[in-house]
Amino acid sequence: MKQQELEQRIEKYLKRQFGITIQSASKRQVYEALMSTVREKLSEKKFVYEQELKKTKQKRAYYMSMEFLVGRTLRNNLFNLGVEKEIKEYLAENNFDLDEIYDIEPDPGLGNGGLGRLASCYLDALTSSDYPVTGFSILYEYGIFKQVINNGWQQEFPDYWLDLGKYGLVYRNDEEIEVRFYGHVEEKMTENGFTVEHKDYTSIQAEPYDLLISGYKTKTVNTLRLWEAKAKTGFNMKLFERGEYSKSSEAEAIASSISKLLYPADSTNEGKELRIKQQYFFISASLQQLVKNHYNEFGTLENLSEHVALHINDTHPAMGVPELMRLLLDEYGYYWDKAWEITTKTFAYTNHTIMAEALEKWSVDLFKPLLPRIYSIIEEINKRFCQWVIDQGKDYTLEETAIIYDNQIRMANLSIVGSHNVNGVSKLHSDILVESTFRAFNELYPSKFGNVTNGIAHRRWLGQANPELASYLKELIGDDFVKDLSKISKLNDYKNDKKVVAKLQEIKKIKKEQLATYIQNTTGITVNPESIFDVQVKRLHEYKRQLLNALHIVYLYREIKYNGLRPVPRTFIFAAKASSGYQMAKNIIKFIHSISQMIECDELVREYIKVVFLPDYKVTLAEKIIPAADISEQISQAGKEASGTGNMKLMLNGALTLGTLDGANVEIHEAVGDDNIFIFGLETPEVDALYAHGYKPWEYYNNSVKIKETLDFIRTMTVGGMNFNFIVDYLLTQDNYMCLADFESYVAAQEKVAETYQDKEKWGQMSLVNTANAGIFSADRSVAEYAKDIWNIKKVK
Ligand code: CBF
Repeated sequence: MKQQELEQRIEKYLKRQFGITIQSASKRQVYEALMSTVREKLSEKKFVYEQELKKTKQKRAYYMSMEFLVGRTLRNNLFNLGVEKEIKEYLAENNFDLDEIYDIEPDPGLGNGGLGRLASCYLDALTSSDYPVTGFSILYEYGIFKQVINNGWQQEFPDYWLDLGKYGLVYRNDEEIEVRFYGHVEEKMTENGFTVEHKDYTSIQAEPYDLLISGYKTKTVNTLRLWEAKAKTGFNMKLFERGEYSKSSEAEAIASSISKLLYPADSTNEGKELRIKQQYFFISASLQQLVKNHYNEFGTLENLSEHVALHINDTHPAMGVPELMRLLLDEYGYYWDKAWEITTKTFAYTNHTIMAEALEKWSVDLFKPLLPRIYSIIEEINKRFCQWVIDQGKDYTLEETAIIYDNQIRMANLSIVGSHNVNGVSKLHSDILVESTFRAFNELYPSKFGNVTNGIAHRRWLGQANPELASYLKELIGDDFVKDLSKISKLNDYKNDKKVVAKLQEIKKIKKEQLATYIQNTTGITVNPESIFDVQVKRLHEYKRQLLNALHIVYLYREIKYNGLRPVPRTFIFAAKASSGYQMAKNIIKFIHSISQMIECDELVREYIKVVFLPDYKVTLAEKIIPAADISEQISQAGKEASGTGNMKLMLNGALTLGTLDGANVEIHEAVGDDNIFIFGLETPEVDALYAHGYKPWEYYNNSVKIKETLDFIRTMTVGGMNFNFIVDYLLTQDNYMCLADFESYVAAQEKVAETYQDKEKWGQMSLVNTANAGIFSADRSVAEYAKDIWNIKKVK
């Protein structure tokens, strides 16, 4: 797109919409003009692209996910359109700073963490790689809550993002769909055969809004379709007249709740009725629309899997399986066996966690009245599946395999049975799935299971978040890596080039200074950019073990204060949201703040260590922190983090991983080798053995002086009138994720970090090796694997 064309469009918009020129416009008006102009440009590109796709009739993928953590769109779109520099200059000529305009855009928080961000990285990568794909989700009015810290405690505030975020969306009122809840099902034998009718249901209208997804310098424009729930008819007048007032406005009440807000829980499953409604709502709307379009185009659904690949992103969209069956059986008259063949050939499922509490289970009592027809289909799928298992001559118990068991519907089992492919998200995680979590299923369907290691949108996480590093790399090794991250390995040739290493360190320093300024402005804490920036940014969860990190800081505090330790200065940076109902996670946030406060009050200790907790972690904040990190803390208990993707973003930006052999850390370790990473802690089989043997945290307390002194010291801590005995009691009696078992080994690894950092050049080389070997963690690589091995879709030519 030519600069002039964009300028003209922006000015035309300002004139038409506000009757002003760019010279007299406000920042807010320029923001709106830019967002709308870019959206218009993408719509035009999309039109041309769709015409092409219609001609080729090629297969497309549909990525169904309750969460897409898109991040800000304006900079990404200008970057992808290749006009960011020009627009920056044009705005500067008119006295506007593009960065300030970017800051006006809300960061759409339509996801909780890794899962949602991965979905967005994949849409970006698929589009940049020219694969035809559509994302489906919900237009949550309120995204993930805004986190405010008050006296060290997390407080949650609603995040209404649509006010300024709506300019990126295209409303498609031509494609509204009705979704039905409640009522009852009548099955009849008629002269046309067996029919099923859903009666007395409550109707909700699904209204589509499209967020257009641009690709990096491509003609491809894909869509993220977000459904908003509306009551189809305000009041049900018949019920109203009969005096059934509450029932008469039922649809309105349901509709207004469905797309109101994102469930603010990560790696947990809160068995709430509203969540079932949300899931069915967006799945049903998406599938109805897609099936209708397919039928209109081909006159049959028999060939659905030749043109459509449906993806279940974690179990949340698992209802797609019975919903597609419903459409095929009830609306298009297919027989069960045919419908089942079409369904299973079309669906594939990715599992993102083995945490038992996150494998969704729905109580039959909750589910059945809400979705009577879907329930009856799941029952039938279960019946046939259980019979099939018996026919295989395997003696698995129902507990191991059944979809409905103990009055609960197990959505992971439904997803596996209803899909032709199941994958995990890192090598280790996929191995755990087949060897343990889904062992029986893997024996029943040996060719169904596979692995696709996660990847990240490197154009955002390097190109946009760290333009200083990206432009230096372009100078040094050419710009091929922007399109193809594997080319970044050329940087390895400069490992022994002192000038290059020094230049990379200079860039890191710039990013650290920028972050230091941000920290000063948001928390009032002054940090030293020369200190090690030791970063742990992710959701707050016990298994991620922010508590282990905190324990080590307390250990250092004691050593500095009482034992003469004078370590290399270090700034420990945390950012994390805790689910609103997760008290232990909130307690850990408070504990971290209290440690920070205790250090700030100590003249001696604060010279060496600082603790900073940056509130309201989100994509935009991650883009500030990640490029500035020296150490990437990936310290989850081995076997618990399915993959992690922050670890990849940090590695790409030159941070050294300090981690357990968990999730994708294992593959980062393989990529950089022993010498460029700090690995510690128990490995998965050791963790399993320890659990089996009976983990006794107090034995570690009794046998380790370091642990004993640290925990005893915590008992003496009083900060702001609060004591932290409960932390010690928790560790000694529960320690669910074995912080104490890994403590000594973690301290030793931290000592190695400190020692290594003193050799600046060595550190610089290690950092270079990390950036240079991050190529395999590009989402471009991951989506190419999905496209070829799972969806069987081709690039648009
Ligand atoms: O696969 C993407 C990410 O998903 C999670 O965040 C999830 O919500 N299940 C996992 O916890 C991460 O390990 C994983 O990287």
